[in-house]
Amino acid sequence: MTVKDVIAPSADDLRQDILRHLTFTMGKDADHASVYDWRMALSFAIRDRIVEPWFAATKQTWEQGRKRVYYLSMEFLIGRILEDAAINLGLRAAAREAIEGMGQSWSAVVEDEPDAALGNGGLGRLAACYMESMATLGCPGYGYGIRYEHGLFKQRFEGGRQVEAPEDWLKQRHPWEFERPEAAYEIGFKGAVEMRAGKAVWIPSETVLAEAFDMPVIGWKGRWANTLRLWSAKPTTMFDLARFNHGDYAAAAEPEALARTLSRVLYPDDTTYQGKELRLKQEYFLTAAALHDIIRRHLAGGYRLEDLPAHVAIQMNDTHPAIAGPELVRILVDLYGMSFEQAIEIAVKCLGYTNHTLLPEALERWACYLMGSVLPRHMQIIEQIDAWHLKTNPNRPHYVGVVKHQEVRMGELAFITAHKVNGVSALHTKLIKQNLFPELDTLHPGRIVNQTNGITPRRWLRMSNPALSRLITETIGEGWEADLDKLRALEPHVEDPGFRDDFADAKRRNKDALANWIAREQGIKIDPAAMFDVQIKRIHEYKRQLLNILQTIAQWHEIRENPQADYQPRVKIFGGKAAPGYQTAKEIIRLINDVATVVNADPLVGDRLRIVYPANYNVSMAERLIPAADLSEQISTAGKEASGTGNMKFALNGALTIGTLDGANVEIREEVGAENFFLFGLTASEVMERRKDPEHARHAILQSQALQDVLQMIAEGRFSPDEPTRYHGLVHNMWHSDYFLCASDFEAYRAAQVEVDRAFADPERWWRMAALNTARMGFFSSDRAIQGYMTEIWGTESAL
Ligand code: 26V
Repeated sequence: MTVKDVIAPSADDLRQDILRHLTFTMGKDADHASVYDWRMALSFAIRDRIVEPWFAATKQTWEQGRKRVYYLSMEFLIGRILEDAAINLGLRAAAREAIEGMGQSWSAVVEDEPDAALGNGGLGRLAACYMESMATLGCPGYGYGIRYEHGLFKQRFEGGRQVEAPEDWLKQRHPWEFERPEAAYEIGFKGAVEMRAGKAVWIPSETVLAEAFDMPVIGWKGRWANTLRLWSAKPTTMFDLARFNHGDYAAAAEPEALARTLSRVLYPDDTTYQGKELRLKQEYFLTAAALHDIIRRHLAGGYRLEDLPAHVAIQMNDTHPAIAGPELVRILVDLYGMSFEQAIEIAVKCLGYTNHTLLPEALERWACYLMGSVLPRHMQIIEQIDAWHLKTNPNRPHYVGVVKHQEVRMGELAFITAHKVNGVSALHTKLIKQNLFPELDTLHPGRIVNQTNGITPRRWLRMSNPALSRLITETIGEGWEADLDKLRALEPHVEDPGFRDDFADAKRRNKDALANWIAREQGIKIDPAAMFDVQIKRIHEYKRQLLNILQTIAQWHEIRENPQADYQPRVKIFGGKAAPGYQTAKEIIRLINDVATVVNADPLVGDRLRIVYPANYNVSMAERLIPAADLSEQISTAGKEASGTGNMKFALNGALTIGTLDGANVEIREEVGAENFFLFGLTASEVMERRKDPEHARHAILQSQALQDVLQMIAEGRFSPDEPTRYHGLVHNMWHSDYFLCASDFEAYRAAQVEVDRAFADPERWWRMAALNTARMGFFSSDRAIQGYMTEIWGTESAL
C-alpha cells in the first residue's frame, strides 16, 4: 500500500473484524463480553487499519531521505484515542453502526477508555495537537516523551476540598502501543569524569535502560502517520545475586528500584519550579534516549554526522529537554571525536526552543552542585558552552549567562543552543523580547520568532461537536476539517435567520446533553436554556478563578437584594485541578465549592444562578463542556497567560469570550472582531504601572461597594458558617497584596458581565456573534501553526 486516502470499510467488514478480535485476541464470545472486551476488540479492529499507512509513511521517509522533525516533550496530554483514530480514518460512522448492530452502546464503549493524561495542562495538550497536525500535514517526524506509569493525579472533592489519588491508566491493556524491546539504550547518571589521553570519559555510577514504546499517530483521512515514541525505564541489571545471597535484599534490588521510580509518575506541579533530583533525571532520561535514537537513525541512513542539520530538526518543548544541547555536544565530542566548535555549531543548527511561560517561579534553574552530581560531564560542557558564547559575543553584559549564582539557567541555555526561539502568541513573543531575554535578543537579532498556538479541529470540533460539524458541512460542504479557513464561507449565512436557528439548535442539543450529564453525575438540575458560563483550566492565581467567583458572589447578592429585577439565568461552570502543594489554589477551589453549596441551596435565587464544579477535569471532560458553552472565561491578569488554547477551542465552538488582552486573546479578538468579544481589564503595560502603587488593592476595593460587600460576606463566614475564619487569609491578601489585581479589574469585569447579559437577552444578536466566532477562527488551526514551524524553524516540507 502506498500513501493515499484509506478506503473506508463497510460496517459489515468492521463487524467481522471486531468479532474476530473479540474471539481470538480477547478470548471472549459475544454473549459474555464486557464493555471492556468490546472496547478492546473495536480498538484492535481500528488499529489494524492504521498499521499499513503507518508503515507506508515510514518507508517513504526513508526512501526519499527526508528531513525529520523530533518533538521532545516531557508531556503529551492525549486524552482518549479510539474515537479520534476512527474519525481520522473516516470510519466512525461504520464503527458505530457495527457496534450498535451487535447490541452495544457506542458511547459506553468509547467512554470506557481512560484518558492518556501524560501532561499537566496547556503545554502537554499543545504537544498532542501538534503531533496530530504533523501527521495531517505529512510532516515526517517523531514525538519523544516518557511513558509515565501514572499520569496526572485524579481529583475528587471532600467537603469541598481537593483530594488527590494516583492515576492508573496502564492497569488495563493499552491497545495503542507497541513495545520495542530492541530499541533500548543505556542511560547513565552520576559517577565521575576521567581524562584519558586528553579525552574526557564519563563513567556513570548509575544506569537505567530506556525502552521504547511506540504509538502511531494517524492524520486526517489516514494519509500519513507518524510515531510517538515513549520511553520506559527498565533496570540494566535485574538483580545483584551476590548481594542477595549475602542477605542484603534491599541493596540487591537497588538498580530495579531506581529504574522503576524514573518513569513512574508525572510531576504534577506546573506552576512552581522545584529543584528535585528525580525530575532532573527524568529530563535527562528522555533527552538522552531521544538523542541516541536520532543519531542511530541518522547513521543507519548512511549519512555523516556533519550533515545532521540537513536531516534532523529537534524541537524543545519548553526548557524541560534543554539538556539536549549539552548532550548532543557530548555525543559528538566524547563519543565521535568531533571538535567542540564544530559540535556546538551542529547542535545549534538542529535545535529549536519554544518558551511557554514568563512566570519567574516556573523558569527552570538547577543548582550547580545538583547538575554536577547527577550529570558531571554535562556540567563541564555547560560551562564550556557558556564560555564559548561569551567569547563569540564579547558584548554580552556581565549579568547575562547560563551559569550565574551557582545555578544553571535552563532558559538561557536553551536560548543559546538553539537557532530559533519562539513564543506562543504575538503578545507573549513581544514580552519575551522585552522582558525575558532582552540582552540575548540584542545579541541574536531575528532568533526570537512567534508561532501562535493552534488546536486540532479534528478533535476539537469534528469529533467533540458532531451537531455543529454536521451543520457546517451541510452549509459550506466538506473539507473544512483540513482547511479551517474555509469556515469563512459561513459568514454570509450568519445573516440568514434559518441558519442562526440551526446554529442555536446545535448548541442547544449540546447543552441538553451536558445538563443530563450534570444531573447524573452531580445531582444538580440545571436549565439548558440558561447561559452556560464556563471557566476550565488549571487553578492558578494568575488565571483568576478568584475574580470569577467574587463576581459570582456579587451577582448572588444583587439577586437577593433586588429579586424582582429581570436577570438572565446563568450556570457558572468551573473545572480544574490545583497542584497538590499549591495551598492558595486549593483554597480557591474550596471557596468555589463553598459558595456553590450556599447559592445552589438558596430558594430565593432559584434557576437564576447555579454553580457547578465537576471534579477531575480532564481532556474528556473538556470535550463535553466546550461544545455546550455559551460564554468562555479567559480572564488572566494581562501579561501572564502565554497564549491559552482553551480560549481557541471555545470560540471555534461558538462560545463568546469574556477576556482580557492577554496571550492569544488579543489575536482571537482581532480575528473575530472586537464587536464579537467582551473585552475588559488592564493591559499588560497598565498592569506593570498599577503595581507601582503599593496600595493598589486597597484603593481599588475602596472604589467598589460591590467588592467591599463581597469581601465582607466572605470574611463573616457566609460561605463557611461552620468555620467563619476559614477565608480570613484570602480576604487579608485581597486587601494587602492582590498581586494578580483581582480588585483593580473587578468593576471592569462586572461591567463586561452586564454587557454579556444584555447580548444574551437578544438572541438574534447573540447567535450572530456566536456564529461569526466560529466562522472566523480558521487561523487557530494547529495545521497553520505547524506549517509555520515547518517553514520558519524546521526547514521541512510535507511528504504528501
Ligand atoms: C513547568 C514545570 C516545572 C517543573 C515541574 C513540571 C512542570 C511542568 C510544566 C511547566 C511549565 C508549564 C508551562 C505551560 O504549561 N505553559 C502553557 O503553555 C500553553 C501552550 O503553549 C499556553 O497556551 C499557556 O498559556 C501556558 O500557560
